[in-house]
Amino acid sequence: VNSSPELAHLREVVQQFSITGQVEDIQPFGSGHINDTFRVRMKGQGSRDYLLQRINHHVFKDVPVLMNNIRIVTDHLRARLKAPTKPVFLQDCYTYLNTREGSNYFRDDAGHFWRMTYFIPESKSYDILETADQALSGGRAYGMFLNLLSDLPADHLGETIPAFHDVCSRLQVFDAVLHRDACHRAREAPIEIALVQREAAAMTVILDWGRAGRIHLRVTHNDTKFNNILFDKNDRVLAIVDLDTVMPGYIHYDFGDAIRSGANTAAEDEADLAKISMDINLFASFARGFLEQTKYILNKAEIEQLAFSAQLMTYIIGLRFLTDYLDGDRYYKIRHPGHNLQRARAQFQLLRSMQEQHSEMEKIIRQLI
Ligand code: GN1
Ligand code: MG
Repeated sequence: VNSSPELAHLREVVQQFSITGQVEDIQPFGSGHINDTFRVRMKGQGSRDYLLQRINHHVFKDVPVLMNNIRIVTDHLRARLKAPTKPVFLQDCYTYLNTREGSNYFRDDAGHFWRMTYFIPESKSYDILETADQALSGGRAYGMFLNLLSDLPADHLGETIPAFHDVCSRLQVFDAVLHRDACHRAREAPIEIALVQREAAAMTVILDWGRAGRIHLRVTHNDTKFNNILFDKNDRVLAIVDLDTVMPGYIHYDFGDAIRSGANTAAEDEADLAKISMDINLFASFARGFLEQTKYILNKAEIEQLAFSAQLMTYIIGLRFLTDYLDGDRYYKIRHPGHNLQRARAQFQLLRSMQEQHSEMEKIIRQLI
């Protein structure tokens, strides 16, 4: 959709923020599906690098609301994590640099939105986990994040993407796109379309329980992909990143998406379905770390749906990939034709694996409470 920004323009954008020092070079960074991210290297020894991001404003239609959410959330974390426990991420990736006008983002003449934070050197993230310890640490990290935000009222934040994990509205969009079938692709995906329709009714339980007041809207991250956790070289957690979708949500969105991405034995878009399953040991370790941090803030009904939440999030992301495929690949960046269909197939394979292991997953959760 957007042409990639040129170096000269990137340099100009960086100059809008109040920084000292001279830029050495600027390179694309990371593997996000939505925003464009760059590492800004600075000249001279001991100078800190920056992370520059162009926010995708077709996806995040109200960038001022988004950046205001981030300000509220990072201020809250800063207040709750007073010295001497003050972790470094508050000083780097949670510090958004101000422009010369004092705003935490910059809008260029073409209408693109930019923001800049400090770069964390020598961090790594996992698309596929290697050890159960990584899952345990990741579970603690996301659990602690939610615990720290549990006393921030959800209605203080705006919705950066309305109805983001609302499965009913995702299904409505899917129905419309399927009906239109503008790219004549429905014939390529009969099995996937049938799966979406067959499972739809079972997927509304979280929304139903929310409406009935059994579970509560909290401040949640909503994009708890495992690779949004940064680790240091000794596998200690440095930070949770990607705060764009922090907004009101159910705890299940965060637990479920972390399991979807962290307990998968294969990549999110693995083409060989035989390689894809949910690793029950990774699930158990993540759940242990997560519940250590959250079991005292969750109610019975919330806990009761935790195991199922992994299915819900896997279904929703598969549904979104499939919808985007049918719609002509307008939302997610793709690397080859058919990529979104491949992603959807991989997610639905993972969903089947979770369904097979459901009673085991429920048992594990019960034992952790
Ligand atoms: C997108 O930005 P990134 O790549 O972490 C998407 C998530 C999906 C994910 C699937 C704003 O996340 O909802 O789970 O891709 N983010 C948005 O990989 O749509
Ligand atoms: Mg994201």
